[in-house]
Amino acid sequence: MRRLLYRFPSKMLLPPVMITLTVFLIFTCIGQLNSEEVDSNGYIAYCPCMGRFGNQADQFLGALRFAASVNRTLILPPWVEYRRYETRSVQVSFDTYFKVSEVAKFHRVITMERFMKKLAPTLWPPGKRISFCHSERTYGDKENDCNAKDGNPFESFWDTFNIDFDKSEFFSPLYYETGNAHEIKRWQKRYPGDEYPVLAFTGPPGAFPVQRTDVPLQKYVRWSDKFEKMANDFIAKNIKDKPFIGIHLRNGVDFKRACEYMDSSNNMFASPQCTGYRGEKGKATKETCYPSDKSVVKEVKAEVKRLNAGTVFVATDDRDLIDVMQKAMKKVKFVKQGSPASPHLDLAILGKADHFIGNCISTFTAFAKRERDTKGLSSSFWAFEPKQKKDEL
Ligand code: GFB
Repeated sequence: MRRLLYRFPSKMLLPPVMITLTVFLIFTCIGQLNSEEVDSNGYIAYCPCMGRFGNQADQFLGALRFAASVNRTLILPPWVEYRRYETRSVQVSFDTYFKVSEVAKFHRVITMERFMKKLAPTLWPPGKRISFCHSERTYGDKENDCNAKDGNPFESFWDTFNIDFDKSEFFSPLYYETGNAHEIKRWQKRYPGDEYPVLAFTGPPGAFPVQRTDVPLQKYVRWSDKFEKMANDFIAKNIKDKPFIGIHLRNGVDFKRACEYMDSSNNMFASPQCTGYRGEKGKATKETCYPSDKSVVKEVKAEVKRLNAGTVFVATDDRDLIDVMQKAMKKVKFVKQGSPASPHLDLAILGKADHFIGNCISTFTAFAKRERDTKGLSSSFWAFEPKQKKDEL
């Protein structure tokens, strides 16, 4: 009886206490999952409204640095893509291609989808949305305005999230000079987080091409599990003879035209990746920009021989040159994606090759090159002879 009395209360009381505790814990966890902590320092939003993927990726690194410098959370914008026969751009969530958790290792970030769903209704509701631009954007109809939604992809980008702007703010004479502590202080003083919870820029708050100091931020840009798996699966299925070389042939008509300007300016788009930011590593030429088929074959042949490579993976926006390369290298297997080739899958595969040859002027190449640098993998450029360092002469 004594034993019974002793046990009775604990048996009757413990379960309800435990149930209440468990329920409490479950609700707290769900609550935490649903609620989003507000960054009192504020947020940075922007439209990656300039160029295609390579350009956007260059500027993303600058924007990430800028957000970290002014100590605001970066709202990760979707990637802006252009589809044939579609008049408006298509927005693809940042995390389709890249892991948010890896970027977060460098600085506080939130995807635009999450921000708009969880925080915007209270922190940045309609009626309080200011667009930020350096000075008046004359493209649209309104005078003295950023005209943030005039033109493609400006309109479709903000429309994706049903964002309309109520006001414009010209931030001139400030600029995204992240290396200048005074300039950063000026940003913080002029736009405090409590008064301006979101600085929504009409374009990326980052330089083009990417600044030398921001190149290392590439290590926080890691492929999503989906793309990592797609690249590994492609290699397992199609690239059995290793080592393998990855090549990027940027030979579409748009690039051919752009390369015609190489005579007057040896610096174009991503060229600092081979020439150096002060031209200290060598000179880019028209041939570097648009190499002849003969140069391509010659260089691939040399690398195949050097590495004793069994396969060459070809990524291109136009001509793959596989016929001509195959004739010159009978034992080598040349592979590429089926059509239409996903640009991102091409990049993810190029990031894994044993050696990579790319186009120094192309920002698409630059993405692969930067990623490879973070892994210590070698790369070279078509028709580019690096200057020998003085101590090697
Ligand atoms: O990425 P992006 O700015 O690189 O633009 P560049 C080129 C686009 O062409 C890529 C496609 O985003 C892809 O959609 N593309 C290029 C490719 N190469 C490949 C490839 O190997 N595979 C696949 N699947 N797609 C410059 C721009 O492009 O072109 C300039 O930076 C200018 O703004 C110039 O428009 C003419 O830097 O190469």
